[in-house]
Amino acid sequence: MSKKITAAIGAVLLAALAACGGGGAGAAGGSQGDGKITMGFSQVGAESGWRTANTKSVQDAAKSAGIELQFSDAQQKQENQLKAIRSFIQQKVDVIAFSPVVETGWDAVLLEAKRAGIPVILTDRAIDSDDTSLYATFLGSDFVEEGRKAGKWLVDNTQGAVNVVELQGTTGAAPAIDRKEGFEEVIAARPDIKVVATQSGDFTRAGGKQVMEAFLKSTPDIDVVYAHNDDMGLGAIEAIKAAGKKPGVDIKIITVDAVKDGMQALANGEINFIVECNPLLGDQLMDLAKKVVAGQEVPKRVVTEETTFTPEQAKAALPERQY
Ligand code: GYE
Repeated sequence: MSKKITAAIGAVLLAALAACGGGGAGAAGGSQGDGKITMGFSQVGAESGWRTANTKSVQDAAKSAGIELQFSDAQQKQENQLKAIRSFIQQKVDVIAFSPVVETGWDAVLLEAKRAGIPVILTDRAIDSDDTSLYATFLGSDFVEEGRKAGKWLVDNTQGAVNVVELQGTTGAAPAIDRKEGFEEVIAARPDIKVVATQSGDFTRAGGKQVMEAFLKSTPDIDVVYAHNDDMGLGAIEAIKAAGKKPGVDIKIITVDAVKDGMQALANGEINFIVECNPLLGDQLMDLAKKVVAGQEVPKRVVTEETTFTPEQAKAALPERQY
């Protein structure tokens, strides 16, 4: 057989494979048979300003991409996400996207999606699984790097002994695990920086306030709060004020996200430093979904670009801030 013919047969085979692997049930024009892509999207919940902005971004982007969105809010419970994903599989959606509330416990349900030929896109948060064939791609931030940026600011902007209390995100969630890890990695260079108390505030304002109230009672000499998101930092501000101390001055505060309320507190001097985490993932998600459903190749990992903010930078950025 000539090389040309072999290559031609190879190309046809590849195209056929791509067509099969691309989207199973829905690849040939949507589950409704109307050519429209249907996406089942399981959101974590509505726990923070970040989440609200992320939900809006996904909904707006679906609309402008002409993708029909089946949106389901899991209220921060894995069991609700498992139910939602199983119902998407039953409905034979073309693609499933979800932001896993915790890292582990997804293999079984994702195998069901795989067997049904429905591609899965992870967005915002990652899963912890050895089987990377269970999802097409993961779109979201590098949370370890975010933790490192928070740690670096602390190392660069303090001297001598520093007592840190940490408000962790949801237990078992990728951003909580990774933001802790990145932070610890960097502050290890300064043995005089100590994390004297650490607890989950579940990424909510109420959680951050409650845990901070307890820390203020149980832990003397708190110099710094490291909160895994703005909302918990804002809750901590309330607790610090109620205890008669000045947030940002008596106790310094570092947070992650850079949503409007956080940026406002930063501009006011009540927060000292914010590491940005971008929630506007909608357009990229819809682009990836279209490609995956069409059987096109996509990168296995798409990392979001992010920056950091000092109070001056927050003042400058606030007027243009979208979320
Ligand atoms: O930082 C926090 C939200 O997964 C990146 O979840 C997201 C985090 C975000 O509740 O505010």
